[in-house]
Amino acid sequence: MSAADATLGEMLGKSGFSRRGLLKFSIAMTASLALPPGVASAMAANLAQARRQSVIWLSFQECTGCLETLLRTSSPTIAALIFDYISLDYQEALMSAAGSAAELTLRQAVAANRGKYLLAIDGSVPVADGGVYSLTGGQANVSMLQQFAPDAAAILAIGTCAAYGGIPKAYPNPTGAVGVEDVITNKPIVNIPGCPPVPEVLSGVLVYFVSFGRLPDLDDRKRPLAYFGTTIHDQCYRRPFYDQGKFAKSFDDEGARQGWCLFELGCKGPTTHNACASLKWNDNTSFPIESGHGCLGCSEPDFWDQEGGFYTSLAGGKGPGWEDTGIAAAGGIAVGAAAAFAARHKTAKPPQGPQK
Ligand code: FSX
Repeated sequence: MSAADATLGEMLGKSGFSRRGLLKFSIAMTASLALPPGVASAMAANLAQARRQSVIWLSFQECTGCLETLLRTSSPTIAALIFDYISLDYQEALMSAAGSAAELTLRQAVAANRGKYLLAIDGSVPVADGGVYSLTGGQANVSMLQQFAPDAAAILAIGTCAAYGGIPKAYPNPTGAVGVEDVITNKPIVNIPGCPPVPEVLSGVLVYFVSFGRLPDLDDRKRPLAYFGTTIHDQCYRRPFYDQGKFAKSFDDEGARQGWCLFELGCKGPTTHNACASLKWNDNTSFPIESGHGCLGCSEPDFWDQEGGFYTSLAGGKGPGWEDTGIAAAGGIAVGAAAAFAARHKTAKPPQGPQK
């Protein structure tokens, strides 16, 4: 039996992976996906019967950080993702084929999985001047997206660039960079923002799709609710210091040494939706705030152009005493600062010059 014909259960069995092991894995994944515990047995049964999901991955205008992050995902490992759960049929940086052989691989993968493959996109889509600013094999990225999206079962927009345009879209956006959903409007799309995105979020979405044949529940920005339903601030271990009004005033003061809240140093945790504070990075080791730096808000649209830059407080850069402004009355930062932040984003004048 070829690998393509075998079920995942059969393949895992050959690798010495027991049914009990699959159930344990499913229990962990349902917890990660915020699904009821009872779903784990159904997930394990579905995974056992599933065949490898074809994924065709196209890289557009990006820095390859998103692929790097996937290569570091640990549950399941990239090896398991590629060999057990998905069939990564095309990914330029990981495949050995190049040139016309690579293009043939792409055409064959599409033909063999028409209507069934997941189209993974990382990087923004430059649309200015006919899309000439990013080409693969002489074809504009926007043209490739329009060519391969119709036959996909769904699209994964991986990283802030693919989701919202990201850094390439930063003012003055010379290439006309946009997100995938600005080009494709008639396909199921899941946005997995983050610059780069949290690898376990991608794993969770893939495992959910393989298990249930559809995308997980999404919010109004097409993000998986399980991972983007709360802000970094809501889950931050420094939150008790925020609630006590204890703020570091500089990166080297006594408050910083005590691990106090980084809000006044520009942390964007209160307005940033992502799973960094719960899943963390590098095998659950740490995340930026735990390393002593505020959140940059990299999983939100236009994060590079936020007025005031990375080191200005959401409360308007008022510094010590900002709490007297009333914005944070009764611990209402999530509402007050978010409103202030959103209001600043509505300013007609774009930020001038590069990010500080
Ligand atoms: Fe963008 Fe990803 Fe940031 Fe980089 O593919 S989300 S610049 S980590 O590489 O697209």
